[in-house]
Amino acid sequence: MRFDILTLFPELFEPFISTSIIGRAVANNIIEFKIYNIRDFAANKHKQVDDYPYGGGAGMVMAPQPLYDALDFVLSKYQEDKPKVIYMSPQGRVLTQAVAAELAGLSNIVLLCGHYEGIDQRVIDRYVDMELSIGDYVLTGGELPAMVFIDCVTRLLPGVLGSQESIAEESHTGGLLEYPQYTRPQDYKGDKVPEVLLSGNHKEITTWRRKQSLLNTLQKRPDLLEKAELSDDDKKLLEAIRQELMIDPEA
Ligand code: 21W
Repeated sequence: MRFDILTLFPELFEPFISTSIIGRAVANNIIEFKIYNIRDFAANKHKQVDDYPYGGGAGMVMAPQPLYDALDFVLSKYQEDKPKVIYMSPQGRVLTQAVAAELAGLSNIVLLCGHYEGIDQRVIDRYVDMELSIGDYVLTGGELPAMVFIDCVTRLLPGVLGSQESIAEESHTGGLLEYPQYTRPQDYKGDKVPEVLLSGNHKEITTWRRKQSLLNTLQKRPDLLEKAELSDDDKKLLEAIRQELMIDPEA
């Protein structure tokens, strides 16, 4: 997958694209980045990229000229297999795992990152295929959202995660939160690892983990239980948990 990123702050992306799993995906040619500084496309002698909003109001708006030219330049490099142009925007569709899975099927994505109070609407109307938000909170620009999106999509691409880090297991959780994890030592400053995990009884361990997942979800994200895929065994475990916690299902 190829990402063309348009930003006023290209330096923000350098450590991200060279580190850890993303860095490895680049080294293995699974993903590729081209990063463009929008300021390089400013035609005026001061390289100014923003201006006051027509109609008044606070803040500055990114002007159309550098963005039209930058997008024309990037898009002109594609003959077929046209990229999807995604504008990182607080007004966008909210990123979820399902949205990431859908977009992971694309081969070329242009990511437009705004800063200041946003970009001239004509850029959106002419070039943008999709607006994407990463959640309902206010940031200072689209760069961190772009990295969140890239991170989320990249780990879904074939060959990015090793078998140790596999995404197969998490897709089996059926929309529940995960179970608690432990590593050595068995006893750290008197804080102990649950006995069942040391037992070697894999059937018991699997049941314990599933029950912990259900308990975690019930206590931290009860909203997820509504949509979760629950087996008959899960429903029995959940009933047992409610008994133990003395939760009245009718309440
Ligand atoms: C913050 C841009 C506030 C615009 C009148 C009309 C990209 C983001 C961003 C930012 C405004 C994302 C205005 C979650 C985010 C982003 C910067 C408001 C003012 N006045 N996902 N418009 N949260 N944020 N514009 O903030 O660019 S994806």
